[in-house]
Amino acid sequence: MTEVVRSACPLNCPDSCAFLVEKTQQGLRVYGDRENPITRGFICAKGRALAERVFSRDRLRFPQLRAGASWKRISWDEVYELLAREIRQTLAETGPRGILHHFDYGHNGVLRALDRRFFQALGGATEPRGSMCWGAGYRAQEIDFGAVRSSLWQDLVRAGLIILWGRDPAVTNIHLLPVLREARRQGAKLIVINPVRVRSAAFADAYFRVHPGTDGALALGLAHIILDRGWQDKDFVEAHVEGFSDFAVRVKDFPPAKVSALTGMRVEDIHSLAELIRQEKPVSFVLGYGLQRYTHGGNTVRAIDALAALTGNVGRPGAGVHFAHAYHKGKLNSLSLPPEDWQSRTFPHALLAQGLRQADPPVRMAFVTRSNPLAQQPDSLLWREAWQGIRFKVVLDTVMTETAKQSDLVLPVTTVFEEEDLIATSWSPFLQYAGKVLEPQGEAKPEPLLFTELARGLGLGRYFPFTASEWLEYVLEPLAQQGVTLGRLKEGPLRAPYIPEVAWEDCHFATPSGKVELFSEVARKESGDPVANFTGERSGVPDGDGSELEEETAEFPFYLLTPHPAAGIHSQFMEGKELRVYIHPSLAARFRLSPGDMVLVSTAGGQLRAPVAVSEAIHPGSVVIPEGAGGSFGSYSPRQCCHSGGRRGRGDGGKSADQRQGVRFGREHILL
Ligand SMILES: Nc1nc2c(c(=O)[nH]1)N[C@H]1C(S)=C(S)[C@@H](COP(=O)(O)OP(=O)(O)OC[C@H]3O[C@@H](n4cnc5c(=O)[nH]c(N)nc54)[C@H](O)[C@@H]3O)O[C@H]1N2
Ligand SMILES: Nc1nc2c(c(=O)[nH]1)N[C@H]1C(S)=C(S)[C@@H](COP(=O)(O)OP(=O)(O)OC[C@H]3O[C@@H](n4cnc5c(=O)[nH]c(N)nc54)[C@H](O)[C@@H]3O)O[C@H]1N2
Ligand SMILES: [Mo]
Repeated sequence: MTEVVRSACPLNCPDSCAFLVEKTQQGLRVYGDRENPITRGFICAKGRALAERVFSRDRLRFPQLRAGASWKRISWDEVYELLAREIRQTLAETGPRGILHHFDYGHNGVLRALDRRFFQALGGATEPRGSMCWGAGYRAQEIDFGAVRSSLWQDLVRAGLIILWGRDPAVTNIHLLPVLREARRQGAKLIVINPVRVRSAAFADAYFRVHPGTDGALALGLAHIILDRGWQDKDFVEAHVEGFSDFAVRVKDFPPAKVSALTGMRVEDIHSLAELIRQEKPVSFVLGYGLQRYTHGGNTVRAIDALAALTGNVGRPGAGVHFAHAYHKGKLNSLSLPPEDWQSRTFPHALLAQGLRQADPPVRMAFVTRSNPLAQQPDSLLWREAWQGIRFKVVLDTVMTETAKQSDLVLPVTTVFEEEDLIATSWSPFLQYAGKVLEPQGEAKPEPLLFTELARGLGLGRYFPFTASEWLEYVLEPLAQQGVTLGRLKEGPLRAPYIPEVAWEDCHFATPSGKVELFSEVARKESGDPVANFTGERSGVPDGDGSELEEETAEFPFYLLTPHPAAGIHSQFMEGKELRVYIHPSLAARFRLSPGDMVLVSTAGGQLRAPVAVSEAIHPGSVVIPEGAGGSFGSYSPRQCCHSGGRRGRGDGGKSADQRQGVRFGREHILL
């Protein structure tokens, strides 16, 4: 009989699928667990690609050291010797801050955090802070509610109205679709708000197109109508909302006509949406992350949180703001060393490249784990410049990424199927054990083992006393009393016992006042305004059908949107996928472009050339380049690369990352 091993998808996708894996003559067969209530027996192209990667030709199998323009294979003993020498030299020159550790969301395994433990054992390092993914909205929810929590996925079935606000689950969260279908069968209405007519709009009751970056104005405008008509939930506001009167003053500035001009939504549509929110209770606001990757992204999420609180759609079944959940925080034993034992230097993720250029002491050595910053981080050109200025650069990965190609030492790590780990994510409530299915390919090493051996070589072995299994047991220790043990997880996923069905059901919010804080001194300190606001400008975004396109007075008149790809995840599995620049037919007509024509897209950060594709789905004032294509195996030269150049999120609750939000666009001049 073929052996079936339980595993789980480690990719940073909300679904976190429960895998069953069989070893076959041809390779690995991975399929979704039918018994798992989220996975329901189906997985996506990314999960299948993950299995193919194990034996793929692209796979890194041996450590490689740069030798001029090419690479030289070296042994692990040589690797450890070389790294110990480089680390000691850097520590002597600059102290631990001379080492950059860049990490992101390449793998959701709990044991991945041992990388940070290693640098903490050195005394700290230079690190990114906040996140390009969800940082702005995360901070906003911490300010409003005191923590980031959402109700369980199946609670949506109890909603009267579900608003997919800047989220496209048909691409980024496909296991939400059966839940949405079920909710609609039980009578819920489904609304999509997005500048792009995304795939999920196909099965919605209504689709509302907004100008990019203007959702905050829409939320404040909806609150304006609701307060104007006295439709707010007075009991909820009285008992659980702090700062209501300040918020009421703020929304006076957002009457429907003004909000219509800002967002491009018709006045009557804004009214009918406000009415739906009143009539179809309970309302679940299901937020994506695209809407908060703008300079005022935190304020946008605060405005939506406020709209939910005002209408009593918080802490009740079928209601709530589903942004993400951070329930695991503090519930599992942490792999970090005590904070008093180390001190890192941090830069906001969005500004890391600038930070590196100005860093004092300078960064001499860099480690990259579970990330591909040269493809994924903003300011691609600046990143390359900063990267090239670092003396010794080490990348740990399974394939030769864009970042790895421009490094000095590339170390092969195992895939999820070649080691064991525990997978916990920010949407699925399950804790899942991912077992080892097969031996590592070539000389690839599990990352926890790599850091353990490296620590021992540096005389820091006392910080890494455990095997992977022992670490997992340690992490799970606090849950043993509730029956969650490694042994039981090996039999199948378990719902984390601290994750409730309905978020904030007791209405004891984790804020200083214990209420939902629409007025916050912390927000004033971090963003200059204690109450959610919208300060964005229209910046040349045309209305509706594009017939009112303005004169190109602004240097960069269009918005660049980079939604996540269906075929892969960020730069992963996107090798060979062709880059396409999607535009609305009105823009194509204006520039006399046909599908396939080459265009040049420029931002203040860089430019790229690619063939154009034309679609009615695209907002006429935007240019859409799905994330990932041409990423890790990119064929364009650095000078042509503007990946993420046009959109910025805030790396943390602090300052705006960047004011440049636009792109310039036009027919490829060389071909004219
Ligand atoms: N297939 C696949 N699935 C994934 C991923 C992947 O790369 N591929 N990535 C995973 C990760 S790490 C994440 S963070 C999630 C993200 O999941 P989502 O939040 O669903 O997707 P994003 O691509 O981050 O956000 C882009 C969405 O926001 C919309 N958008 C952009 N600007 C605005 C705006 O101003 N207003 C509004 N209302 N909408 C706007 C875009 O059109 C797009 O639908 O997906 C996860 N799932
Ligand atoms: N323009 C633009 N940029 C974006 C976004 C966007 O929407 N638009 N989205 C942002 C978002 S939401 C996110 S989450 C980030 C994601 O940014 P990244 O996390 O940098 O993206 P990935 O391309 O997934 O790169 C992860 C790398 O980790 C590797 N990896 C996988 N497992 C392991 C492991 O166990 N150990 C090690 N060492 N490596 C491993 C993978 O092979 C891959 O090369 O990108 C952000 N950047
Ligand atoms: Mo993300």
